Amino acid sequence: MSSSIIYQLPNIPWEERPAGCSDVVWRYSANPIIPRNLIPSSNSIFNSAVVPFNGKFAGVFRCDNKKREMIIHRGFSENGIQWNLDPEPIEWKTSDPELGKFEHRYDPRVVWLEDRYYVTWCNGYHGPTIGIGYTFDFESFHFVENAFLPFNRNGVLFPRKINGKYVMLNRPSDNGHTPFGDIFLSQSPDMIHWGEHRHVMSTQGGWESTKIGAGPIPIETPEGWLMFYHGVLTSCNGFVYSFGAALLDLEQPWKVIYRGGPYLLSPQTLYECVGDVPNVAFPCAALYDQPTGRIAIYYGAADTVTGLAFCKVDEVMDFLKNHSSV
Ligand code: BMA
Repeated sequence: MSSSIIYQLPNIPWEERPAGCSDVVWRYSANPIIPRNLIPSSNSIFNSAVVPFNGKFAGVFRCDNKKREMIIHRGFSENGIQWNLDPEPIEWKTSDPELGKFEHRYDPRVVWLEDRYYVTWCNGYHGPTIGIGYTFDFESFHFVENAFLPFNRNGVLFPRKINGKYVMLNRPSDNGHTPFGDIFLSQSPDMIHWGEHRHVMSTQGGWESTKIGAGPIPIETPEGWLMFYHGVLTSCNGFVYSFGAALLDLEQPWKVIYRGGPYLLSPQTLYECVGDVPNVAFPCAALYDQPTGRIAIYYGAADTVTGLAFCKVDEVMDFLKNHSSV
């Protein structure tokens, strides 16, 4: 059963598919929307997450600084396209000094869940794990806990409890530039204790042959949870990050109903192919307007800048049904 939540966002950023383009997902013509140097300290701004906020938009942004430390900052936007970022990093409030030792913070996701915005990110605590925090107002930010022991990346919460539990997609890994990785799902009664782990899906050939990881917060549809995810191919010249989609069961979201065989977007433009890490398209957020079916996907490009892409939910569903590898 799908919930009765209506995901309405009439002011979603949007641009129609360009004439002559038949791709299911198309890029915004003015990409990248966030340049690498939007704030004075930044080396690069990418792999970032945005949400509707007070009739406008807010977000949490990965800003690697000029010391090449990986840090997250908050930002605000009137239209979801032009962004103002706080030049100061987010300060996470915690009463436990042990938890305040952040080695690094990167690849955030943000979700409105019940009464607040939860933020998850890859948090350095003796190796990468998933940090969980929340904010009510994007003014003060509170750290909750590390969800797992190291090593884990790509922690992505569902936007509501399922069967009375919080649910998070995640990707167990190692301490290096992980050459493997499947998507798993973990459940929690309280956002602190995570267990009842389930396998969701493994790598398969081609564009997703080396590792995969959940991207934006899954989108609820009557037929299942729409999950965009990145997949990595190891070429003779290094990793190539593309993204595709799958549909997960509404009640048992570790069950994959459809999985798109081809990718939906792969690094092909200059700003995706050239940067600090070439050939990366890494989605961390999607906005959704259910009445029109419009989806706006935010993705990091070449670990350097942030891009925006668009699609329509019905077309993605048709794509999944017609090209499913399940
Ligand atoms: C992954 C993460 C991402 C990054 C990608 C490509 O392991 O570190 O933040 O975009 O590698 O470098």
